[in-house]
Amino acid sequence: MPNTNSLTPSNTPSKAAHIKALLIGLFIAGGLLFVETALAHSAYLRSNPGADAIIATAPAKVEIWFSQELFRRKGENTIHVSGADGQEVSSGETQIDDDDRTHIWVEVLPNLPAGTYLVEWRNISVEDGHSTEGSFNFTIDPQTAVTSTPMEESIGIPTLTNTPRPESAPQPAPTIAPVSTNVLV
Ligand SMILES: [Cu+2]
Repeated sequence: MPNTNSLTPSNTPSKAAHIKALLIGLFIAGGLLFVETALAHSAYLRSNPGADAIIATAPAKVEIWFSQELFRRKGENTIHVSGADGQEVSSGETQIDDDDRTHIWVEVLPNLPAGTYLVEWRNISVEDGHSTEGSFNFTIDPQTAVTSTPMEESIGIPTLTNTPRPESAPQPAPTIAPVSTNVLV
């Protein structure tokens, strides 16, 4: 965009047309964003341990709930848990809850030591067939005051950081900035 602007530095009518086109473009982009949000794939809703949770005792498994039911296909719905050294600590295959297909879990090695763990997940939605992936951390700290993990009570806003929405939402902002500087010139 800055390149196109510098090509027509003195042509005022073309500049106005440019700004109009940009604004229309932004409108269309906004519409597409809305559609994208409506589809949303099967986004992370919550987990146990929660995203960014600090828990006192090692969990037996890591489980995640998503916004849409998952399509049962081998290898497509996975949770991978690893320690700070990158070593995998999840064991066995990720399971789908037959009674609630928005819910999957994987067992982890017993008595995980204190430390921060990375949970990487991937799924495929039965509703729109789309794959989504994301990740979050949790920390085992025997010194923490929290003795259990209330699933929604994780630090930060994991629901937002793991959905596709925030990645696409901030995009219009940088596009708007050059437009307004052009108007002032
Ligand atoms: Cu989708």
